[in-house]
Amino acid sequence: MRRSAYFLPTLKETPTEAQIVSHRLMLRAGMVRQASAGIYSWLPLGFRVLKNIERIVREEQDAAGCQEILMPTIQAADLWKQSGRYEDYGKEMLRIEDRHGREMLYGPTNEELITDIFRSAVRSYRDLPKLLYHIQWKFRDEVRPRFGVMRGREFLMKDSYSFDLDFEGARIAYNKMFVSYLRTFARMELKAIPMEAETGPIGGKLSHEFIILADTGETEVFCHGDLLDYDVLAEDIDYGGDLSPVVDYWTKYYARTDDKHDSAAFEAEVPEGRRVQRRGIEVGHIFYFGDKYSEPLGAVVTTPDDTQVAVHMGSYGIGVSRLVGAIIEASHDKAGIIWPEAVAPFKVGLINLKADDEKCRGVCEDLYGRLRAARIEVLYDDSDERSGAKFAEMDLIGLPWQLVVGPRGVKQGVVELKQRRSGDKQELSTDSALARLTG
Ligand code: 5CA
Repeated sequence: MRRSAYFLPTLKETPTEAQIVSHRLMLRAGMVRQASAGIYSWLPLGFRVLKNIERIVREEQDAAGCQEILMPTIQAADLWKQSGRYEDYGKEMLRIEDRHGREMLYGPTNEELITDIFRSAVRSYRDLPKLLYHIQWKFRDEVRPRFGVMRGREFLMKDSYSFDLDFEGARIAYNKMFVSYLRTFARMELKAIPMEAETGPIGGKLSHEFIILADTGETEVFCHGDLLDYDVLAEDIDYGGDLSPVVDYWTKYYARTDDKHDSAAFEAEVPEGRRVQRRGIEVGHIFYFGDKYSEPLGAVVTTPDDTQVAVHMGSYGIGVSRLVGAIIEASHDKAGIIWPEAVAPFKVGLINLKADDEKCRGVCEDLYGRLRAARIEVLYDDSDERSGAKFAEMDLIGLPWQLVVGPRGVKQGVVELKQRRSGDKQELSTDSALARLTG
């Protein structure tokens, strides 16, 4: 993509309405624009990141054997009346009336709708287990939408739902999601720690929040330091096998948010040097709630001995749009965002320091063509801005690599390759620079 053609409305000034760094940087980097309180439009740079996050989430859900569907954003109120949540959800639910006076709502979550889909299609234990997910916009009329996309009113969530005959089956599904969440966040270079959690309006008995550590997090968290050292991706996972050893490892250490924290237990269970007390951001939340929805909605199956039971269910959420902000909270510096490669909007920023110089242009066009031919995503700053402004913008938008072409280097046959995270710079021939980026 050529910078001169790209819709990238970056801001020089720091927006005053933004209280936290990710919100400020997302506005300054032209990633999103507020449409109304807690509701955002995603501009090209931000949309690329959102799609990359969604792709990783999808790949890991598919790998765990979860099947993708798509449910609507607008739901009928009837099902929610059957489950009893129509009243419980209160003002957080956006209620809509259609032209026939029917009560509708913008879904804050989908337990009722998925249970309705399931009950209409499944009758027998032979059709179990089932694991389904979708990635869809949700609406919660939060009292205080704030922190940009981190606590929005409209936000993108991945939500999965499991259906099993009994608790043992549900536990297997829960473990699959538990492990796939560890992998999902690790692929985004986040250290997400599962913590025992309250179940809130979703309900249920067993629940974990996945929390990443960041100073600006809304929650205070306490955990054992060993959890931070574990390399999740080093292990091969067989989703058809027994995942309880992995889950047991993660749940044997103390890890709790402030609402479940018990300082006596923390001090007794964690040696002094290993006590971690930080702030965190919840990026995922998983629940086992048994028959909380299947019972009132009549999602029953026949068992092998021909009786009928309500299926055991769980639901499993990931805040896809929240992750964009959460990753920035975990990975930035004074100059701007530092994208992990797996979610970066482009891998490389190619900077031409002298756009009106024929030789510089020639080298840049050649590099641009070769990077594209190698399917490396590249943003090519071909504009005639000052070099200081170009460097500042590239640092702000945080692409992992910067390839800088200037008249002095071109004379010597070299370009400069800078790694955004470390700031390390190297002068290389164009061929070696390309080999680094494509290798
Ligand atoms: N039905 C369950 C799981 S599918 C559920 O709704 N869980 S939740 O309420 O915990 O939400 C799942 C994830 O969505 C949270 O972990 C969080 O990352 C994200 N999320 C929740 N509320 C918001 C919000 N207002 N803005 C952005 N992301 C949110």
